[in-house]
Amino acid sequence: KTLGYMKSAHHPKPVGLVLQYGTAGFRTCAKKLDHIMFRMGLLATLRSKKTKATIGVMVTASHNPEEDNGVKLVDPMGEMVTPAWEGYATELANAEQEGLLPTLKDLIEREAIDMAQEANVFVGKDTRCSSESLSKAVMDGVCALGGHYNGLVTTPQLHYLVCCQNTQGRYGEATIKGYYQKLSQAFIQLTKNVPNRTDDQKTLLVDGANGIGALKVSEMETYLKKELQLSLFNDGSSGKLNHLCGADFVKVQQRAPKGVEISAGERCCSYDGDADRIVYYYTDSASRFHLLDGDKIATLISTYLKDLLTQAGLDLQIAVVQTAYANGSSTRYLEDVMKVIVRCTKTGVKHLHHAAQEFDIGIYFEANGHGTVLFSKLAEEKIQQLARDSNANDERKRAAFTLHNTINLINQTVGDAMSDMLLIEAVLAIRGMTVQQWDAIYTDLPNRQLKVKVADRRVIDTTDAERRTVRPEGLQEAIDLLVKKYRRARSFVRPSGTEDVVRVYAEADTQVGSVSWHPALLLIYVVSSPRDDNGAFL
Ligand code: G16
Repeated sequence: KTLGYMKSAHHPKPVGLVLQYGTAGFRTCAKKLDHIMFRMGLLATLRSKKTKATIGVMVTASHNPEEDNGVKLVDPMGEMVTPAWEGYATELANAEQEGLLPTLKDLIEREAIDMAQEANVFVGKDTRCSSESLSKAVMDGVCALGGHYNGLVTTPQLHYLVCCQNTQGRYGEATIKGYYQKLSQAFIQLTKNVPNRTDDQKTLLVDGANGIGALKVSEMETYLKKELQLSLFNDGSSGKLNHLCGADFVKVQQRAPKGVEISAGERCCSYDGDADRIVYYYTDSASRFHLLDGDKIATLISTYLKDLLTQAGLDLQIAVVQTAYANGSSTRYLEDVMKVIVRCTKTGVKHLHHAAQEFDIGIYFEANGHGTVLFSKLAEEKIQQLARDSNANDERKRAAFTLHNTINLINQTVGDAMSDMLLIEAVLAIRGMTVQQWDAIYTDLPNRQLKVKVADRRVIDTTDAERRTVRPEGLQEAIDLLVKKYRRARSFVRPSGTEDVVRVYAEADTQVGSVSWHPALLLIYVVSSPRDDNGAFL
């Protein structure tokens, strides 16, 4: 207790600074985070004692600029920490220096934590300059109370390691090598019988966003035994993290990243700063840029899995989970053509993950490329049973084996750029599809996403999975008035949970005469308009 208190003096909290556990943990300018890291080290250790399991702490600000940093906690099965503990995280983060011990004591009592219980915490960090010292601050917090692991890993690798550790290796070997082996073996199994894969089909351009993903994907390449050949750019050797590159840049700007020459029809993908998101793209013969985002990925994977279930004769329910950012065309295609259940949740993989767990097979993807597939225990058992069933015919058994290898290829703990990339490459190979054919499954509605700086983004309150605003008064009515002027139009605003901005999204069935721009531009005006103290428009 005394040790912890003394150490906290080395990580003092700036008086009055208030931060919130947001969409993906705490995230702000790296300079403001030292005390937060120390305290999250303490909290993770308490969580470990409480759950009697290994807990993960990831130091990263993912898609944010290099100057920012952040921290998120990973629960025993590799999932995001529960909402109640997000609340504790916020309480602990905001306690003034003299209030830290009483807050800790209160938490220990409320959760009836046995302080004699051993604790184990895995700490991961990305390649940001600030991550080194900030992860040490986490370790200081951990050391005040328990054991540790440290290293440079992508966010999804940390989730994987935590899950493997807590399932005593049933999910996989709890090492980075084990991660590479599990994924690459599954990929090789899936693609080895695909006839006549050409060099072009085996080659992929990868934008590493100048981050941790670049380092890790080159480590994995040797395990793929040339079944997939990666041409890596923005590998961190010169450029700046996420600057004019990476999945967020490509998705929001709808253009290719800096640092690469793309020939017509060539398949490319971009990771984000901690490699938990991925988007694909290509340019056509007229040099037009085509983006294949999280919605297109979800559609490709759903089509593939649905066909496999039909071949296997397995009656399992598939659902796709999206957010308000999902392109209207993707939702229509999934519901009307593919006839799969579609759910919409608030932004943040923790919400999508939760919703996907309700189905036999839950495919969740945010449009920004963050997502994965979850298989229920029942679904996995039925697939295993069929693969072992000597009475089943060859077609059914083959489909069951393919499903089994597909499960091994997927990181079910969280969205994972490397695992998603291998899955997409395997699906394209198995189905003999080009990137253009994949793109042609449906046509996106033209859309724009913008960030707006406002004095206090918290004045905006939303409902209906963030598709409508309830505060400030009059904002939703203003949006409705604009939207109803355009066909198939949809628009919303929401405060970001990772950056100090308000996000504005608009889509409509045409961009002709910049029509689809109008809602977005006018919304910026609406959001930035002066308001009185109650938030009403002046
Ligand atoms: C995080 C979350 C994502 C979310 C994104 C943007 O991604 O994990 O689920 O879509 O932030 O959130 P917001 O719009 O609230 O800022 P990442 O890749 O930055 O960790």
